[in-house]
Amino acid sequence: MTVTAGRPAVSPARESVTMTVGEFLLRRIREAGAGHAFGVPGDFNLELLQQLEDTGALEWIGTCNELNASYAADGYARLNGLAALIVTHGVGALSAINGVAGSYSEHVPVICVCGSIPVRSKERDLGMHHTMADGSGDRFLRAYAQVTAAQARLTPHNAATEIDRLILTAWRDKLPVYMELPSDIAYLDIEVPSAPLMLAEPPSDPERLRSCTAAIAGRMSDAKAPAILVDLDADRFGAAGDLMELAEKLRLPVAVVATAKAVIDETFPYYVGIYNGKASPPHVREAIETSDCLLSIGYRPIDLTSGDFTSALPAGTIYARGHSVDIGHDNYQAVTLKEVLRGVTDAVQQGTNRPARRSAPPPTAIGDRGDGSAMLTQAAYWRAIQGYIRPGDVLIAEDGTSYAAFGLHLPRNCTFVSQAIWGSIGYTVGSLLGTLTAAPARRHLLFVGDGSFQLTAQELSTMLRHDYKPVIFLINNGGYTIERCWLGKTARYNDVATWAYADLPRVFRPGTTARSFVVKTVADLQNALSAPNDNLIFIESIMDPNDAPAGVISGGNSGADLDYGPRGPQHRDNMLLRPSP
Ligand SMILES: Cc1ncc(C[n+]2csc(CCOP(=O)(O)OP(=O)(O)O)c2C)c(N)n1
Ligand SMILES: [Mg+2]
Repeated sequence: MTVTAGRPAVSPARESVTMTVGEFLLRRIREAGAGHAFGVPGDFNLELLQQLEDTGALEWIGTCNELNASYAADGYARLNGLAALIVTHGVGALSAINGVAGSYSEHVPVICVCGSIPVRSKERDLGMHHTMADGSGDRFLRAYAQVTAAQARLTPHNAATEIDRLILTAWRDKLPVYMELPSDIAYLDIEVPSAPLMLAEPPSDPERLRSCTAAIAGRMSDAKAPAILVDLDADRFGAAGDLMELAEKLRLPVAVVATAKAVIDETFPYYVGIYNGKASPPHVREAIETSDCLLSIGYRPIDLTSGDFTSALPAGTIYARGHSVDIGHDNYQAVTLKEVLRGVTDAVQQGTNRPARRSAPPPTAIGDRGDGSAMLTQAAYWRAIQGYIRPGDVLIAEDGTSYAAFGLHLPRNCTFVSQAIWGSIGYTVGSLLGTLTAAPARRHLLFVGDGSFQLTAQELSTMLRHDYKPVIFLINNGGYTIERCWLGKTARYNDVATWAYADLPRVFRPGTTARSFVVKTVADLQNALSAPNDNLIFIESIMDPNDAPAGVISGGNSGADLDYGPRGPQHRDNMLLRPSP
């Protein structure tokens, strides 16, 4: 990687160079693999942005607000491995904190740099804007301590070590970190290491690794029906390929939970589907729950990965995580996931006594399109989208009826992005900006509802500004249909204002050549889907507020019982959208 920042005042004996704090920070972010930074300028970070511009260390992607920037950084990091977010003191940091908390929840390494009030003003007690004007200096650092793995306020003395500590923590733990860079130290010279940042996992403890791999390999080899259950850490720790190799060698079934959709290629012959407790397809449930040696990777049982707490993993399940493994009573520390999987795969014999698994069911054909002039339904919509997906697509699915995207069968090399655990609506619009920036050569498909889109819609303008060419599928059903499945089937609080969504590309970029469609019928949708992908495509599909995919309805109905209990309002007549009889 070329490092453009810094002066070549190398002192070989001490292997250090003199660089400004800001240039060193940008250089380290670049060395950690991020080529871009997302955010909004403010007086306390302008000096850093000037360094960014002068050195060309990173490409700046300015966003409409910091919340969207935090979502964009998250989406970027999911495809790129790590991301940078630059905000200003207080106002910017707190706008971004929801997205950074989401990155924590979903194990996404984002470096949040907050340009903060000058050290001078702290030391001299000068009241500053973007503060509570009460002399308190640590509020935002402390707020971020709740949502990041590590935090620091940089000083000229600690910058060289703290920058590395924080970036390495983010990278190793796959979690966000937060650093405050006071605006009057970015241009100060410090001594920093001349060597590039080493992004390396600390090697496993050799004895622990040997014992752990031997224990797993022994159990898997002896088992009659071993299986693997994959959660999102398999992706974050780069272990999907290792898992497929192990599954192939032992010829064993691999299931994922929803948070890890497409982490295992859905065309992989040993991939069986999405496990979700009682709500799993029967063959997936059987493969996981009757396994006599289940290897689970980073499994975090929450409502939506456990079929509302109906999951029943076998008693002897092995729990492997990024840096530790539990096998029965034994807890192995100082072992890294990839090394464990490598060791197990090397140790086991090629499986011969199990039949090759059938591959995932082939994508359903678009089939009978029925009456093209019929009003568009959710069922027809998702059938048509199934036929539209092609290998290598990046799919981003928002909370809402767009969750039906979890039911799509994906061809080879697709990436599926959702913020299913944190579930902050509007996430996907910002995230799409990030995924587009990280992988501009791929086709990106966003599935979003009108209600969610309204939270972060203006970031469409940034995509147009950068000539990105995603396909945006927006469902206009007049409000929060997924919430109607919980409560308030016809309530006004679940309605949203009517926007002319498909006109927005023109509003956000006058003279744009983006293609916009308003779709009301199946035939309209087919027409929109035939548009070439040489431009941004915006497809607004009008649908009935009471039309929702079966899984969204059942999830909402059982969610209401969990959320509101036996005395809740969901028991009154006609309060929620129920399955049609
Ligand atoms: C920041 C935030 N606020 C509120 C919610 C609650 N919420 C979850 S889904 C949803 C409605 C989504 O509606 P829409 O995007 O229109 O999807 P639809 O189900 O109508 O297709 C709301 C309000 C949330 N998850 N996140
Ligand atoms: Mg809606």
